[in-house]
Amino acid sequence: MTPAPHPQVTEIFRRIGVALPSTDGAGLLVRSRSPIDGAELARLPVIPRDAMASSVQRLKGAQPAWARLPAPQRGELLRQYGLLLRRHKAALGQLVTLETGKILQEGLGEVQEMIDICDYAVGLSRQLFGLVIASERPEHKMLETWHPFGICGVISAFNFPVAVWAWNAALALVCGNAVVWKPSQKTPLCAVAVHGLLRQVLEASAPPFGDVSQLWLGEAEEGQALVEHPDIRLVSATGSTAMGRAVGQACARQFKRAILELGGNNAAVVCASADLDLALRAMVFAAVGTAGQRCTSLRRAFIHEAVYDPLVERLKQAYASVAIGDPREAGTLVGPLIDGRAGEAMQAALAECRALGNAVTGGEHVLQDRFPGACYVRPALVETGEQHAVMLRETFAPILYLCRFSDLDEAIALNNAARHGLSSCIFTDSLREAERFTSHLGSDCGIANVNIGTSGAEIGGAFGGEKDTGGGRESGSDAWKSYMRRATNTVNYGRTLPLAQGIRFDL
Ligand code: UN1
Repeated sequence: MTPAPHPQVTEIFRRIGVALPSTDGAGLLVRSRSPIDGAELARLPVIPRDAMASSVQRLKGAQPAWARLPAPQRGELLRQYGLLLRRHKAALGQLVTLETGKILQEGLGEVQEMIDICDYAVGLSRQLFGLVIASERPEHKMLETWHPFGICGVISAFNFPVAVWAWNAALALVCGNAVVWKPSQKTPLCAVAVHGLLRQVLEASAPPFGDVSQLWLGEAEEGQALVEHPDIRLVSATGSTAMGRAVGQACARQFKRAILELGGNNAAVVCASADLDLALRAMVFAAVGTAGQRCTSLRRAFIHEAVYDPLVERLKQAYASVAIGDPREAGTLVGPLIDGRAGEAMQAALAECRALGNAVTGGEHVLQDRFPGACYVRPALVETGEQHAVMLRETFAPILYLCRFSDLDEAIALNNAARHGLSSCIFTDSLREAERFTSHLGSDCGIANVNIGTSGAEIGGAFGGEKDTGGGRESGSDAWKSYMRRATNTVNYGRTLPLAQGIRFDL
């Protein structure tokens, strides 16, 4: 007998009107645990192989009619989904908090990010436009047109269990694609909830389109099956660089399109002219928010020697007083790490730093009496004289490495020395420094900010980065083009057949 779900889970699913999948007769199960106290939240069925095959058949069956539906009508369904998310924002935010341990403000923020991308997709549904290009031939025109790509797969991570799927799914759907989602095995409940709401909207449409969106619960194996399935032509994967490398290689073997949003090792450069009050607040939010478990979390800070001592002193004060605790309680700023393994990785990184002679402030386990089954840590500051190997590794925990610099180009080089290339920022009141950092001579990251932190991007911009971050772009700007097939059409409206490049070929 599978134990009943946690009462809070039952209550949230009752409020949103989504049924939990039955485990009767199920084979393998995934267990959802709350990082808040380690309690089991629910057990959910892993998708069996035969169910994957029939799921792909449903996607294939639904895709052509979905692609034929005019884009603004697809957008209308996303508008309705956005309305449903607005109605259930509080309950969904609580579920995100319960299953990931992020503070309620951030849980709600994540649901808002879904709402924002739905709004964006509605507008986009009337803006999927191409180009008219000048032809070198008389009485010819060239066009660039965009068409649905096919079945898209989405693999998402535990730290943004709903928003990142929504970025991908909203765009892929509005572009006329069917979508299958393999969420993190650590956050299956969030997936069941938000996917269940989307299915309500799709099934209520006339004709019903429920089959265009499918959910596969499981672990790495199920993700691999998605990546390998020949009918799934695009895979958008968010997670570790190791996972992304495997996904990218598997996609390349089948010439599939891969959109990879992998890790980050994001840095801030704090110049002598910086507004230190602002820099402090921005850095603390970016470094300790989501307990340092965002791909955009601030992990490295290069601070000009003229302001290093006062800023580091203030960072230490902020780190000593930041409220760590139950993420459901108002006032908490730092919740638990996702699990004990994350805590061990953090301790291992700090031990290596100590062995190198670095000064470590914070980093200790806390609240073990109150939450023996969970992993709460005080965020850590590490003062280091040089950028060493530990610092160039992405440890998914709240560790901020601090280093002095004297010359901006040196700080830029330190920023760019990371293998990842996701996010970066500069704090300065100098136009020259800000422009240099955001120019091609500056940060090599996909995101380079001025006087704000590395995390908390809005959906309107393209999100992603280079190098070990994987090169994909999701969310705003023209990221939608990744979910469409580009066609170049040359049209001859004359009665002669001039050839391009001036070639003569007279029959
Ligand atoms: C992630 O951590 O995978 O910019 C996504 C941010 C969020 C998204 C993070 N809007 O921090």
